Amino acid sequence: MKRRKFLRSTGQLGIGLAVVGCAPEISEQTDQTATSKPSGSIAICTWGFKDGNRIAGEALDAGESALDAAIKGVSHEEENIANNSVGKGGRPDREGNVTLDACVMDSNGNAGSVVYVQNITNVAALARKVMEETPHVILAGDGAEQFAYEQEFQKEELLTPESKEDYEEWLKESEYKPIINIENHDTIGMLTMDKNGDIAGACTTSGLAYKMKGRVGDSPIIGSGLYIDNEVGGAAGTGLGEEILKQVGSFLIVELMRNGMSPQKACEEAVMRTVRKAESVKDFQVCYIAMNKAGETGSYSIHQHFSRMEYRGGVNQRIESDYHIKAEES
Ligand code: SD4
Repeated sequence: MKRRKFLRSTGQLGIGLAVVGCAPEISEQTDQTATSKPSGSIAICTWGFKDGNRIAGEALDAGESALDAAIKGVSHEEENIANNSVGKGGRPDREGNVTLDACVMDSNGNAGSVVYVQNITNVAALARKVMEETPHVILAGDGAEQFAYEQEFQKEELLTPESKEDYEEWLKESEYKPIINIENHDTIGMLTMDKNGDIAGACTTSGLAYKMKGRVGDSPIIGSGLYIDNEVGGAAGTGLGEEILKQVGSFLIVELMRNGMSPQKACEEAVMRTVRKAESVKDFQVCYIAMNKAGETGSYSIHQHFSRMEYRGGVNQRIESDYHIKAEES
């Protein structure tokens, strides 16, 4: 059902943390400021999600739109149960429920988001449905799940035996550490540029492992986990959502790019806002990726070990990100 039809039919006319990591598996490159010319189709994503990024890149090469490609790419990772921070197989909250958050933005400035969703694997695609089939931007919890079934998404058990086992292990101590340190995250934020030079993006996560019931991070919040302005570029965040939320980090990066900063410098400035404001950044990680309209890209984090995948010109590679706290090198 299209958005207008939905409006008519509903009458709404007015209106202890787990440690996971993505191993580098493709050719590596280190850069401070990637400034290649746009190849027409570019996909970048947080961390080492090489398959999802390649799938998105190949979809762009085949002429798919930026939004279609981004959703295709992140959906692959949502379905991959080996990822413990995204989609099916994600770590549960402290009550044992896997709850997912996601958002998308298209090249026309439209946005869709779902928060605290249970039993649905492809929440980025669901966020797209919210954007395209309802008059709203965000649907939460039971309402989002019910909407998913109306849109013919399947009910699935998201807690895999492996995640359940880890959760039961965590329960023994039940130590509540609501921070995301330098090792324990894998949210996928993806930015895509299609052959027309249009930019879109998606961000999807199971969030903080063993989080408080009801906790929602930055990932599904437009402007924090993801922001796209097709006139300027896009940005996505990963790391401790609470800190990204406080800076509205992805929106900040896009605005900095609008005012002339390169994607790399804008990511650095956004990270430094957190560094300057937080009492200490020793125990948590904040990371960003960005791409501008010229196809230039960048990434930066507080601590080392952040990387992005980048697909352009048919090549998918992992790029180690520069970072703030150099003392960790020793
Ligand atoms: C959150 N930012 O829920 C997410 C977690 C994350 O990689 O990025 N994990 O706070």
